[in-house]
Amino acid sequence: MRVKMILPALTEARSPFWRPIKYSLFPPLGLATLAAYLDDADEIVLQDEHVQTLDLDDEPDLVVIQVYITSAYRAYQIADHYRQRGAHVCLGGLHVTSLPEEAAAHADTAFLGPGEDTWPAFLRDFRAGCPQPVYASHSRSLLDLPFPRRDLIQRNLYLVPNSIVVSRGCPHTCDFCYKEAFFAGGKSFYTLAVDRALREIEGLAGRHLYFLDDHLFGNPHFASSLFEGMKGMGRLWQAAGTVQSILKTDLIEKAAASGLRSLFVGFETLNPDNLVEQHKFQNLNRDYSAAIRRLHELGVMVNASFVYGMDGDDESVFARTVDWALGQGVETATFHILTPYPGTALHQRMQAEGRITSANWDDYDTRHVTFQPRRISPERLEAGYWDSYRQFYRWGSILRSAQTHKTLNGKLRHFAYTSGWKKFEPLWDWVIRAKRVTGMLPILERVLAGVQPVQFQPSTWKPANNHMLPPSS
Ligand code: B12
Ligand code: SF4
Repeated sequence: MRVKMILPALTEARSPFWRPIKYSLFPPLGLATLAAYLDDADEIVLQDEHVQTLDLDDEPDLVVIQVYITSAYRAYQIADHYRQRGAHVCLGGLHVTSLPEEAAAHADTAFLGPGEDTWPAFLRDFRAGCPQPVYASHSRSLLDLPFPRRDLIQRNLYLVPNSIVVSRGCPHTCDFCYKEAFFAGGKSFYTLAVDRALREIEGLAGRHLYFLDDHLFGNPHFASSLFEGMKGMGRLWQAAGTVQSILKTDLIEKAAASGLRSLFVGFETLNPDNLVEQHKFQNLNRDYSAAIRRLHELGVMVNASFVYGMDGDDESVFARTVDWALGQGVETATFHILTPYPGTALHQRMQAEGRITSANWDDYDTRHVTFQPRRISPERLEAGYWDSYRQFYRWGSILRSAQTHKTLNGKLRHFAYTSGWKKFEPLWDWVIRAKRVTGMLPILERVLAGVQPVQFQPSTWKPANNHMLPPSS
C-alpha cells in the first residue's frame, strides 16, 4: 500500500520571503508515531510543509493529514485534491476533534482524539475493505506504543530533530487550553512506562532533547524515575512545566541534575482574577519570582509564557508584564493573545456571551484578536501584543535583564541565548533556505551547556504539602 502522510503548514510558514525559525524547530512526531503502525511492506512518504514543498503529483492509496486550526484550510485543500485523485483520505488531529463535521466534509475518514487506539483499528478495517467514516478514541494507553518512525523524518531540516513526548495531556484543566476538548471521552493524562521512555531516549543520536509534553512533571512518580534514569546519560534538554511543579517538590533538582537547561513555564498572567476566570488554580497564590529564582539557581533558563486579553486585562497589562519579566531575568518570553479555540470552555463562554468576532481559523494563531475583549479594544490588544515583543527583545532590555543574574556565566548565557533567538532572524532565514538548520544545533548545545551540570543531592526542599500525586485541577 502507498501511504502519504502530510503535515500542512499555515500560510506564514510557506512564505517565499521570510521563514521564522519556529517552523523549522520540530519534526512531525504525531505522524511519525502513526507511521509506526503501518506494515514494513507499505511504501510511506512523510512530508512536512513547514520545511519542504509538497509533492502533490503522486498517486497514493491512503493519505493521512494532521490538521491544526491554523492549517485547517490548507489541509482541506490538500484533502480535496487527493480525494479527486481517488485516494482514501484520513483527517485527524486537534482541529478535526474540535469540529468533526467541518472536517468530515473533506475526509473519507475522520479521527477524533489521539490515534493510538483508533488508527490501528482503522487500518484493520481498511485492509479488510470496510473503513468507517468516523473513529473516536476512548481507550487510552501508551503501554504498547511503538517507537515513532524517525527514519521517515529528514533530520537535517530541523534545529531540534530530537523532539520527544513521553506522556499525553495534562492533569490540569485550564479553560483556554486545547486539552479537555481533545481528550474528551477518555483519560486526559497518561504516560509511557519509564523503561520504554528511557529506551527511546537512548536511541536518539546526539546530546540535545526537547520534551514536547504538555506537562512533563505532571506525574511526580513517573517524572522522578525518568530523571533518575536519565542521570549520567550526558543529555542537555528542554521541556515545559508549571509554576507549581517548580515550587512544590524536589523534582526540579532531579531534572536539572539529569540535564534540564531551559524550561517553558506558563505564567500566563500576573493578575489573580484572570487565573480564577480561566480556572488556572494551580498558578494561584504561587510565588512566581521564587520559581524563577529556583530555576536560575539550578542553571535552568526560563521561557516565560504570557496570555493577554483576559477579562481583568486593561491597557496597563503590556508594560507591567514586560517590565516584570525583564526584572526577573527571564531569558525568553512568548506572548499570546487569548484565543478561544473551538471546543474549549473558553469558547463556550465567549459564544454564550456573544463575544466571538471571527470564525476565520487563520486568525486563531494567538496573534489576532478573535473575540470582544472586556476592558480594552481589539486594536489596542493587538498593538500591545506586538509592542511587548519589541520591548522585551530590545538590545537595552536584553542587557538589563542579563544583568539580573548573579554569575558572569549566567549573564553571558542569558545574553547569548536571548539575542541568538531574536536578534539574528535574517541569519536563521538564510540557514533555513540553505537547509543547514541542524548545523546550528552544536551552537544551541554550547549555549545551553553554559553552566556546569548540577550534581543532584537529596533535597532539603520541603513540599508545600504531602500531596505528591498529580493534582486534579
Ligand atoms: C511541537 C508543536 C508545534 C511545532 C510543530 C508542530 C509539529 N511538528 O507537529 C510548531 C513550533 C511549528 C508549532 C507551531 C504552532 N502551534 Co503548536 N504545538 C506543538 C506541541 C507543543 C506539540 C505537538 C506534538 O508533537 N505532539 C505530540 C504528538 C505525538 O501528538 P500529535 O501531534 O497531537 O499527534 C497525535 C494526535 O493528534 C493524533 N493525530 C494527529 N493527526 C492525525 C491524523 C490522523 C489520520 C490520525 C488517525 C490521528 C492523528 O494522533 C497522534 C498520535 O496520538 C503542541 C502541544 C500538544 N501537546 O500537542 C502545540 C499546539 C499543537 N500548537 C498550537 C498552536 C496554536 C500553534 C501555532 C498557531 C502557534 C503560533 N502562534 O505560532 C503554530 C501554528 C501551527 C500550524 N502549523 O498551523 C496549539 C494548537 C491549537 C489547535 N487547536 O490547533 C497547541 C495544542 C498548543 C496549545 N496548547 O495551544 N507547534
Ligand atoms: S497546565 Fe498547561 S497544558 Fe495543562 S491544562 Fe493548563 S494550559 Fe493546558
